[in-house]
Amino acid sequence: WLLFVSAVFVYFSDLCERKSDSAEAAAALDGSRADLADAMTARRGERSRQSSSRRRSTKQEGLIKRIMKNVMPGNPNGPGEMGKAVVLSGDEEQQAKDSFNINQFNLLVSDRVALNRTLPDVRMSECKKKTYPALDTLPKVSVVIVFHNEAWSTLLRSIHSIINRSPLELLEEIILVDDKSEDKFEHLKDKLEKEVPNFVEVPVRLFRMPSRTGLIRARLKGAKEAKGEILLFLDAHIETTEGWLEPLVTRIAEDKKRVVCPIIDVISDDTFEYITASDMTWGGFNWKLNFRWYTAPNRELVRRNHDRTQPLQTPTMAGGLFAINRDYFYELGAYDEGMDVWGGENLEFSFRVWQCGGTLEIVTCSRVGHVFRKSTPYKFPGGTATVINHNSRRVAEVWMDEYKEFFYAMNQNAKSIALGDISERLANREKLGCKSFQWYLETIYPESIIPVKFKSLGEIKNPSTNRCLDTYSRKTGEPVSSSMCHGFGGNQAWAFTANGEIENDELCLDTSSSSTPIRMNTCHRRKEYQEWKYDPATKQIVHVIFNMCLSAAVDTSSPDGMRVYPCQTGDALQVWEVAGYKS
Ligand code: LR7
Ligand code: MN
Repeated sequence: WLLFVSAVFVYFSDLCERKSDSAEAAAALDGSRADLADAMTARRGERSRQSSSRRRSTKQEGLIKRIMKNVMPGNPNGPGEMGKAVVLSGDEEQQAKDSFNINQFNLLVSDRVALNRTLPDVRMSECKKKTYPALDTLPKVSVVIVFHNEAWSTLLRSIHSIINRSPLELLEEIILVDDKSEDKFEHLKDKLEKEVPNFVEVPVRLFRMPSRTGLIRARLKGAKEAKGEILLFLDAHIETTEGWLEPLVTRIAEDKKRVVCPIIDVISDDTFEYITASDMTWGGFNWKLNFRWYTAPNRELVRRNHDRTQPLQTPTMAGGLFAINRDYFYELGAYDEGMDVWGGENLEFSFRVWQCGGTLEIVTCSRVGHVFRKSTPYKFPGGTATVINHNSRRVAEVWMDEYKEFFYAMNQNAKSIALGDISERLANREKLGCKSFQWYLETIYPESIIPVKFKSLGEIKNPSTNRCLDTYSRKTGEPVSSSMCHGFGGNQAWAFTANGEIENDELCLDTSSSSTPIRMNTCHRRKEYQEWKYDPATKQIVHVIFNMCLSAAVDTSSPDGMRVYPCQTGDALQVWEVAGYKS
């Protein structure tokens, strides 16, 4: 029962969120406010540069106005303008709560914000000075947006922001793919067909999946219909900002093997405030194969000569917002059609790009906001855990070689979930002559939470108490514990790394004092107080700096006070069986 509850909790708490480092976000926000004056001046210059493309189409302007009028009069002081937070009154708060779970964001607020609201120009000031090749020399873009049960206001605001803030010369079309939204989302039926297509010079083409296929197959449908040289995938609740498109397109025009993402800023799910995210963040993943944001290492800044406006190479991407040359997309093998609903495809694509000779980057001069949600509003046919584990298994089995064991160590349940046929995906990897996962870890992602070299992966057991090291799902800074060995991995799965760490996911056993309990801290890879040595002969685990031995708790009823003690042969509490240890 407990296992089940914790498994479900994991998926909901591990949804891609970009709020962990609010201090960082606040600092970035301050920065962008500070050069707002600067921004305003720059905008005036840009207006004149852009006016030729804007003026081109009075028809387009008329149509945008019509759409605006349908929903919201254009009021410059209106709610949410310039990306500001919308504040509700007390009564409205309750109303907002009642409708929150329809989309897992504040629908009342979203509906109140104009579809064509203004946003600040959040780019770094150096980005605003950059110039790009003439628009008629650049390839055209097919934007692909898939959706299931999306709100009208977020979907339409996404489209408006694209139309209003892209040079129209670069837009081949906007392709919408309705992944069989439920009937109760009435606005996505006739209304969408009547009001959206053909309202601008840029064709907006709507396709309907005959049944719910999940976002991966819906995107494949969009890609198949696309005519532009570049495919640009977006979620259905985004807002682009000034100058977002040119740098993305230019990167691909220069080298078609570049797969490029904007910086994904945060649109608050509650207030719809536009909050800038750090440009020093890149994408990684943990043992559970959840996508995760981490601070990019200094070496990546050094590689770019400390120029933060240069594209940042990232080990993985979040998955929802990226552009790729269309031919290259198919050369690489498009998407894995065996993946359902949501999840996994982002890591799968990231691994594939790197292992098969492409590059994956975050173009820091391009910024797009996304409504980050804390949980998914829609159903996962077949069950959330089953679907996600199915997809993640396919990632692990096709791309991760021996390192797939880290995923299974965390998630033994996944092994019993159907994998489906992966022979075609393996053949594709073979055909493209892709490199190993070890190469990827060593070359692209040495900072990975999955250690490149490790001596064991499994439980660490004290036979005299029959208890195993256990994280108890605790967080960084908290003490490690032990509990009855259960053989299910997860909280009892530990890697003894070649670097001497004892590691569970991103936590490493760490003690800077021999008289206080051993804690789990974020692995820093500098050895120091996180370095341990296992002696297979004596079965002792020695803390290198203190030269003292890891000892099981004497009092098993409160097993948290585990410490290091002077090593003593024959002390049963200092004997550890490290499953599968290879010196
Ligand atoms: O069955 C489905 N059919 C769909 O068409 C399920 C979803 N969808 C649509 C959905 O309406 C939305 O437009 O697919 C799009 C993405 O779904 P979200 O918004 O529920 O996903 P997310 O933003 O929580 O998740 C991120 O990870 C996903 C893994 O499969 C996808 O790659 C999402 O595109 C991705 N979003 C981003 O990268 C934005 C930044 C979030 C982060 C980190
Ligand atoms: Mn999303």
